[in-house]
Amino acid sequence: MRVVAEARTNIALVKYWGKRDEALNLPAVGSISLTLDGLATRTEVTWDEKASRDRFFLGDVEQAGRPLARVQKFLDLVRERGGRAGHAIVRSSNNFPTAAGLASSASAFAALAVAATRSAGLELDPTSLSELARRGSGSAARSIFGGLVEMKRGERADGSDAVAAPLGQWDLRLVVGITGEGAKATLSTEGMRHTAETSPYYPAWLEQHPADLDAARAAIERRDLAALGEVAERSCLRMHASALAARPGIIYWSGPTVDAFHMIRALRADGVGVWFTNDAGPHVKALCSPADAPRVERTLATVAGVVRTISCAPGAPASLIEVER
Ligand code: 2P0
Repeated sequence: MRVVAEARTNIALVKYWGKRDEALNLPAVGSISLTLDGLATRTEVTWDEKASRDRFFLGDVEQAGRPLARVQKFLDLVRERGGRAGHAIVRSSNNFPTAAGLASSASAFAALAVAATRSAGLELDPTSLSELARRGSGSAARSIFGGLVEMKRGERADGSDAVAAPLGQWDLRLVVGITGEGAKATLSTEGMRHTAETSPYYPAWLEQHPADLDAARAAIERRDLAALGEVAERSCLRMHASALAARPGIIYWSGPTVDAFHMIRALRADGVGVWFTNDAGPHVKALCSPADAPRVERTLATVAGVVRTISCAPGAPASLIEVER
């Protein structure tokens, strides 16, 4: 069976940073994110009982090495769940530049979870898909759902409660400022491990995190953008503070990243409801209302080093696009 699925990327407003179990990819903390419209991965999976190995194409380019190994490991999980015993051909494409370093593993593993299970003849509910997607990448568990999403840290050793769930729809905007295509940053997985092992601020990060999750959940319930924005900025800065204090410190920001933070705060001082967040790379994301998004986008574009802006509305859940027997 040939199946095509699509999933959108997401940006965390309350960050995930650190793992409680590396083998099962269990997060040390929960997280809250917004799935974004417009930044999507489309993935086609076809199982072939006669093939001798899995193959993975990104765009038109066949992948080898680490990207292929990650996909093969994920397909092993589908095979373990009783899906087809053969091998798969996976063809994936992003509608945004992969090299730009936007969170592509979230949309990639969410789309792969949906396409690979269905084409193997398995019918998983969204919660089970979220648990499976998490094994590929922690943030992918969130991209199974649309709009605002909460990923649970979970308590169980087997990870069955480390899954995401939707928190509802709220028409927000995240304006992404792409700050050039600089050198490849420390990968998230390595950055998290290094922070947990060497940063004296990592225990403090873990300790204060549940309060940020509570505050964000309450802000979302009240549809209080200022309260949500404040938590988002704080959670971003606290995550980076823990990484900066590692030995050696991890600096994900470039000059334009910091300039954009100041620009966003200046805009806020001017009365615009806008708050920044940033992930394991130099790009900046600004949270605001739909009405303020054009002004935020125009202002962000004036920061020297911001080469492109993309204004994203909340995106839909991961979904099947084509099923062909
Ligand atoms: C997040 N990040 O909550 C955080 C904030 C980056 C910074 O989730 O190791 O690629 O594959 O589970 O999901 C990026 O980390 O990490 C991420 P793995 P992932 O969005």
